[in-house]
Amino acid sequence: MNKRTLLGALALTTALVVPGAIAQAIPLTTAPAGVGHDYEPLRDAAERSGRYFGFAYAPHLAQQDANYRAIAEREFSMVTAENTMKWESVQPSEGQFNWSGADAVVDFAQANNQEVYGHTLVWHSQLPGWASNISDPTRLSTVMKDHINAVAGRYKGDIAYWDVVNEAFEDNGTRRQSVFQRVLGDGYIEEAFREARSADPNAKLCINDYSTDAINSKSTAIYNLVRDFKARGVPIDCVGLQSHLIVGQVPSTYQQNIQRFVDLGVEVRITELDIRMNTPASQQNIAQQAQDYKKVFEACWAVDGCNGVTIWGISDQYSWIPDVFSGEGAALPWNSDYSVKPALAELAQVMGATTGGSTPDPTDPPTDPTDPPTDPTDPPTDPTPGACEVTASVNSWNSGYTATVTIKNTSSQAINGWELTAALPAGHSLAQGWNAVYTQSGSTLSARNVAWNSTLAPGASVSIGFNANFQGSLGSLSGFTLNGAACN
Ligand code: 9MR
Repeated sequence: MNKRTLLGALALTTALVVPGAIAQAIPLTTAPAGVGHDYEPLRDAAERSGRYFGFAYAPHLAQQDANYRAIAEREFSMVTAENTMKWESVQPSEGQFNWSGADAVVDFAQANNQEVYGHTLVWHSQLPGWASNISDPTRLSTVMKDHINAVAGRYKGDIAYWDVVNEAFEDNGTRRQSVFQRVLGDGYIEEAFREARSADPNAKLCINDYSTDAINSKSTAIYNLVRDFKARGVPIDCVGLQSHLIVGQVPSTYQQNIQRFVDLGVEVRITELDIRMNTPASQQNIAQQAQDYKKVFEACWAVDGCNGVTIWGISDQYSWIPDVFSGEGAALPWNSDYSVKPALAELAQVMGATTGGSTPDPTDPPTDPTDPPTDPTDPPTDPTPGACEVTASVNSWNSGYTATVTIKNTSSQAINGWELTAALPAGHSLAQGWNAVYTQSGSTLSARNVAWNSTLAPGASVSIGFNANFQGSLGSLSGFTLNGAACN
């Protein structure tokens, strides 16, 4: 039994309670499907090749956003705490531990049969002042080891991987002058890894950093450290490449870099993937980003020993990027409205994900696709011609596109159950869609409501979307009808 189990009752009574957090939660039963594609759960595809698909998790978002929660539960097999296992979160004052956020991550992962990637034990950032101001080496060494013991000890047995030391190097390959480096000298990394091994002997221990995706001075510094640790028997099991990338700039040496670490006898993990661009995003960048995601997943999947990819969030809505890089964003596979970017189809294909019809909200009752698009007790209300308005936007790449379609009820009556049809240009074929049940017959595309969006009140809109492949010219979507009546 680990310390967490032993202390569980105590943790419950000391947990930080966010006022109103439960009351504000959106009931899952009324949540939209939000999954945004019709692939099998991506974790299942990743697992078939012995890898995981992970994400950075923020527990408060699962409380407030049902779409976030549905995707978090369905798609991923590895969970990294985006912030709640960091030093300032778990030990904000010396000897005063707050486990609520970290426990929430472990509990969520266990409830969903996911593994946990612990992030992070020793890092210069998000380190509270009481620790970053220590100047006495003996005291700092004790404080660092106590912290590692407390955190890794509490979650002993619950954590698959620990980022033991994060971001210890500068881009030129020298040591970052963090408090640990300045006060303890070069040996602190080894000391931290040894302490982590004794605190949780079964967790795999990683060193993690950014801008180490290419073969360059920084990644070579880590390479040399790992080689030295391996030669001297210092415990180290994995190297994390954060991979906060810029569109169009996946390094040409990415796979080679992964391979050289694996050749040293450690695993490699892509720990914090996102691929940012200037916003608003251009269609060209969105298409390039899809190719970039593909390259990253292909590089990992090509190397035995690259054991998985974690993306740093789910949707652009909560990404850290616009806060740090002003005017940039659109870095994740899910858009802010949970429609998917072309990147998702690319990474799903590299993983070998199979498609299986529309993805249901796990909490929705199953819908029979042969049912008419109506509430059985309520026949469709035919809108009068011209009583609907359809707008569509398209992000295209060389052989496909993502269409986002908004349907507005401009009549004064509610629409209960709807079927939208549109004419596709010749040579277009539907690949996958979301927020509706799609079929294609010849050049006619049909999208029927799913359970949660069957009713359109007067003035209300619903947004749906689909991916299609095409040959020849892109052309345009036309001839929209809703329940048989033409739309504006
Ligand atoms: O995504 C995290 C963001 O919410 C925090 O404000 C930020 C604080 O430094 O940390 C972000 O996550 C970082 C991760 O812990 C380490 N690598 C870089 C990540 C992005 O900044």
